[in-house]
Amino acid sequence: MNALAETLEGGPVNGLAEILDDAALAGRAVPRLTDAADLDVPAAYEVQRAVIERRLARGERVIGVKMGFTSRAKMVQMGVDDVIWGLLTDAMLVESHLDTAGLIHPRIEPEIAFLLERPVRGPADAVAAVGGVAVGYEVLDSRYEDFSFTLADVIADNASASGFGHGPWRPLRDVGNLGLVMEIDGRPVASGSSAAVLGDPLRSLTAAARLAAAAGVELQPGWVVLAGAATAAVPLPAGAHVRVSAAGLGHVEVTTR
Ligand code: OOG
Repeated sequence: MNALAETLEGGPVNGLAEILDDAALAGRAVPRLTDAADLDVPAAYEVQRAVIERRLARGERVIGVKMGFTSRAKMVQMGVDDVIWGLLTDAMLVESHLDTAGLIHPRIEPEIAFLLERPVRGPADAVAAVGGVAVGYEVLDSRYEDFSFTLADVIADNASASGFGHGPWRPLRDVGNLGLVMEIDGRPVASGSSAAVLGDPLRSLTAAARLAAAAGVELQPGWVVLAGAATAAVPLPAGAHVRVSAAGLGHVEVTTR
């Protein structure tokens, strides 16, 4: 940590978490933390955890995890090349409407989501713990100016997590090569195959279990695991109707205002 970070109130980790949490609450972007602080990946996960602690202190509950950069399309789009994870809270779950007014520069991307029905202590437990699979989407809203960040920055920012939704849960089936289409106001804006997610989204689930175990986190029954986008993310405007469908899994819709 450099001098700037050390002078932040409550120690560097809490100070950096406060910057990101305040940015999310105010809907205002901030410069990248790494422009001023010497942040490596382990320290970035500490900041992420402190960001989540602040949400929990406001009464939010953790209800799942999200994976990031599990597809080449996303790695190329964001210029980052390592798989990361973040936590999802109940306040991020979108039913059918999303108010974008408080967001900075939201983007949306199609996802495959898994529902856990058993605790997962490590990768070996992961697939057997799945109680359902669904088509989903994630709303990203990087707290950084211009959606620009290094790997450590985006980890600290809880992997840009802002919102997510999913369609009806279906029994687990082979999801290794499903066609995914995302439409905004009836026009296809992104399409791809679930195979883009580490070759099979189940691999992303296993990776989530590995990262969680390494961090001492047990994935809980009832939690959702977002496997990561299969395509690049697209800007999410206000007043839009978004529909994401996956072959055999139905669809999920969200309307923004
Ligand atoms: C970071 C989050 C990436 C994914 O699905 O790859 C992600 C970002 O692009 O802002 O969630």
